[in-house]
Amino acid sequence: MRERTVLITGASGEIGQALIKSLSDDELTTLVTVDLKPLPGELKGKSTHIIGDLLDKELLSLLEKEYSFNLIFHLAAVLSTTAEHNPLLAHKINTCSTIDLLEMATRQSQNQANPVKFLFPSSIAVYGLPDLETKNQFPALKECDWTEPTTMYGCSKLYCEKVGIYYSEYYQQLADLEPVRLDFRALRFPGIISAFTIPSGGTSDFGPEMIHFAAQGKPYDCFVRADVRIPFMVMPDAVQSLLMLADAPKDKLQTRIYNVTSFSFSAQDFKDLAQKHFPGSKINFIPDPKRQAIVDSWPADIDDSAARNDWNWKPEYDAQTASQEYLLKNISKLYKL
Ligand code: AKB
Repeated sequence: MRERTVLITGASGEIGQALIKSLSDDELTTLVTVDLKPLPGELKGKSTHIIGDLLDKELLSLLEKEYSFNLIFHLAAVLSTTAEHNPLLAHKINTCSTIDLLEMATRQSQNQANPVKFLFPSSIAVYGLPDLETKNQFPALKECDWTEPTTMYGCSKLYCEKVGIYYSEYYQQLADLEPVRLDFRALRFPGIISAFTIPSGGTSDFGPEMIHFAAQGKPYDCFVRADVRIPFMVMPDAVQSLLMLADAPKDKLQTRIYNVTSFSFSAQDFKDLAQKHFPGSKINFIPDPKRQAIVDSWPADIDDSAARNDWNWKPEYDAQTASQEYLLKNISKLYKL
């Protein structure tokens, strides 16, 4: 018998694909996935996949009528670079769709008399450091530091964190009887690197793009300076952190918003790695001042001690093993090197 029903939005995106691979082997889970795009061939049949737009109210009411969700991973989002080209679209996808899903999850929590867990990927983009001097002065930010985003994407992620807390803690706070509320939990992700997919539309993309281009023997013009540094993690750790936070006992959580990270890399570190393993790689630094400014406003590192303390978070991969055991090995297989 199936014991839980899980919804993944943005399922055809990088994290979505990796999460489906992890969850689809669990026979006790009914997996429902939604995206504007179909799933890639190898994931077909691993979930009930609905192609549709989360802003379509009919789609949401169909989901609500057909399924009783226990767990929602709301991954659909317009990333930071794309969002700067179309802030209104980013607002609609990143915040309106989140509110609509929070409403649906609230109603389902009340109908089931049990809180629906709502897992939300937030980002280092919620941070905004005013200049490089301050970035150097505050090398590893805690959750409450410098939440002054300069991008539409960062603003929308920060807003969704706040409303997620609202729906979990204060929704209908003036009602006579305390309602059953949903259980919102968010992770602030660093740049994520997958060995199997290439990101698009983000501003942390320079790292994974550089490695994938080098592996394919394609030249890469990096849009940030060599010295720029931000935190990263590889996809298996990102998926693992989502699953761990979803499973963490509620009484262990001292907050609903957690930083998670693995290692901090500069653009030069990526170049060194690429050139060591793919000799002859042609990588130039041709910074785009505007995208550069976004990355400069993000922290060089984040402090994930709250996640480590509260739910035993620890990445499986550090910089060394992420490169050797996960990235280079799998990327070489992917491009048949
Ligand atoms: C982006 O670059 O927009 C994302 C992020 C850092 O959240 N990868």
